[in-house]
Amino acid sequence: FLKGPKTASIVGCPFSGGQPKVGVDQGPIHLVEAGLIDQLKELGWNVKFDGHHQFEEINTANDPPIGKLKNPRYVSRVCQSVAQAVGEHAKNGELPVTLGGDHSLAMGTISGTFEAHPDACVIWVDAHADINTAETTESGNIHGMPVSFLLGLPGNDHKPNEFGWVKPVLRTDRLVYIGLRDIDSGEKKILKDNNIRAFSMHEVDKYGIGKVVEMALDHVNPNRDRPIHLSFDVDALDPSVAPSTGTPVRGGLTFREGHYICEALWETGLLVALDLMEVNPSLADDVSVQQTVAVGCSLVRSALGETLL
Ligand code: 4U7
Ligand code: MN
Ligand code: MN
Ligand code: MN
Repeated sequence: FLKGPKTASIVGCPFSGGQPKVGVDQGPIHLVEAGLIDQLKELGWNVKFDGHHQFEEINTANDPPIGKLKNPRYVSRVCQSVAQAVGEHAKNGELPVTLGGDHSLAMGTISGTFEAHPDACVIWVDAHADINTAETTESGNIHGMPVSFLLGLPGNDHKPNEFGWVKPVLRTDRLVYIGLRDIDSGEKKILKDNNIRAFSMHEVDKYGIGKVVEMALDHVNPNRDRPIHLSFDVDALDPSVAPSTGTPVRGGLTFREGHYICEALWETGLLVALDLMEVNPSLADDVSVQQTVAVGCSLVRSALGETLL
C-alpha cells in the first residue's frame, strides 16, 4: 500500500457529542481554514476533501443517557457513519486523515481501518487511556471510552445495543499507548488485567522518545509488517504547546516529541490511517488557539512525510 501516487482523504468531523464542552466541533474547520489541504498538496500528496462530514442531527432531548453514557445514540450513529467513510477510503488505498472533533470518533475511524486492514495495529498518543467501560466510566463521556468498545472488554457487556455495530476488531497486543499521565483507577486496572502496553510520560522521560517509539513498535509490530493506525489526541502534548483542548493535563509531550512520533511512524512506510483529535478552538485566547491549530497541522504534515530528508 501507499506506493505510487499517494492520495490522502480528509475526513473532517465537526462533532462534540462524546464530551460536554462546546467548540471541539469547530476543530476540523479551523484546521482546514489554516491551510492544511494546501500544505499537504505541497508535500506532493493528492488530497481529496469535499467538505466536512455531515451528520444527522439528533436532538439531545431525544437522546437521554443509557446507564451512565451520555448522548449514546448520537455518538453511535456518527461513529458508524465515520467508520463507513474511513473504511471506504482505506479500501481504495487512500490514507484517511480524520480531523476531530472529540476522541469518541476513533471508535469509527479504527473500525473503518480494520475493515480494510484486519491485521493493523493502533498507536494511541494521548494524556488519557480512553479505555473506560460502560461500568467504569465516572463522567459518562464517551470520548473516554472508545478503546474499550474496540477491544470488546467485558465491562461493556452492558453497553447499549446502539453500539452493536462496533465489532471487537482490536486485540490487546495490537494496541500501544504513548504519553499517558491521567488515567482513572478503573482504567489502570483494565490496563493491568489485560496486559496492555503503555508508555507513560515517565517512560518518555526515562528512555527518551526515540527509544519509546522503537519499543512501542517492537510490541505491536515486531516484524514491521503490520499496517499502522495512529490516533493522536492533541492533549498528549503539553498544554504550553497545545493549550486549546478540552482536557489539558500538565507534564505532556514537547513539540519535538510529538512530531518525532509522527515522523517515525511515517518513516516505517506502514501508516494507513491518521486521526488528529480534540482541538477545541473555543477554549483559550486567540493566540493559544492559533498556536494549537498550527501545531495540529504540523503534526499531520509530519505524519505525512514532511521534515524527513
Ligand atoms: B480524551 C476521563 F475521567 N478519563 O473518562 C473520562 F478523566 O479523548 C477523561 O482523551 C477522558 O480527551 C478524556 O471522562 C478523553 C476523566
Ligand atoms: Mn483521547
Ligand atoms: Mn486525551
Ligand atoms: Mn481531551
